[in-house]
Amino acid sequence: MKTVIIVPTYNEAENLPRLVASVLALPMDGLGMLIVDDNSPDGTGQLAEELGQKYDGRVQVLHRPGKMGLGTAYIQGFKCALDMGAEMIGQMDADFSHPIDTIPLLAQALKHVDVAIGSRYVPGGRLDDDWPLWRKRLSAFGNFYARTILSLPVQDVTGGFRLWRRETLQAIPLDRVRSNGYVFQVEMAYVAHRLGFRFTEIPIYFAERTCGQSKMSFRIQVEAAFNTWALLGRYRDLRRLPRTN
Ligand SMILES: Nc1nc2c(ncn2[C@@H]2O[C@H](COP(=O)(O)OP(=O)(O)OP(=O)(O)O)[C@@H](O)[C@H]2O)c(=O)[nH]1
Ligand SMILES: [Mg+2]
Repeated sequence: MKTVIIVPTYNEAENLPRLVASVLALPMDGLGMLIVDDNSPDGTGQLAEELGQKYDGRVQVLHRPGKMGLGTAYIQGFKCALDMGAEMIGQMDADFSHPIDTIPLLAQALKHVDVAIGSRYVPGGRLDDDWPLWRKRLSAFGNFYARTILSLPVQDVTGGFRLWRRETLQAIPLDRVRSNGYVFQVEMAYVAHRLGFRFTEIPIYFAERTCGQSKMSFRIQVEAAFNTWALLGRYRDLRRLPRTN
């Protein structure tokens, strides 16, 4: 498979079949998916297996024994997608927050950069219209906070809709990436930036989930604020890689 979209799942049985059908219907050659399920009590893992059969191997599944967090799910997924030989590796939520028809645009953009980001914070990008103002402000502040502390040239540093070049993920020391919540997205962007990789951002409309349960909490957000500072020290040794293209 040329492109593998990784989707971590925890209790997404209501969303997964429709999501997989929509992604696999995209007009892209060699497109597949990798579901990383954490033994969801609602049977998402079993459902993913069935989708694997239905779509004739275009859907692969990693089963983990219990809920271990988004970050480790992606790290395991990245390694697996690299082993599968994928040239482009995507990350996306299962809850339809990320517009599926943007995936081909991200793939197009990846011809010129190392990481393509589906972004809520570039012109044309937007948060769900139904979000209350305080929630929009909080999200915008979180982004501003992280990108300012880390001097990141990315507007949407906390979003989870991205497409990576194989070479980019290969160069990132995945075993050092430790954040598991929101900071995971920030940490990946920060490490990529420290290594000198280039980003582009494609505007998206971020829609709130309509099915299934949210796993967000206030605790997660406070943790994220503190953990962002830790990144500054953790990667001091990383140096810009020489460019090959
Ligand atoms: N494998 C795995 N997936 C997870 C875990 N936590 C969340 N996910 C998945 O990661 C994606 C993002 O999680 P969400 O719950 O949508 O997080 P969010 O977008 O911040 O919050 P809401 O949309 O409000 O729920 C979804 O596909 C979840 O099912 C986890 O511990 N393990
Ligand atoms: Mg969500």
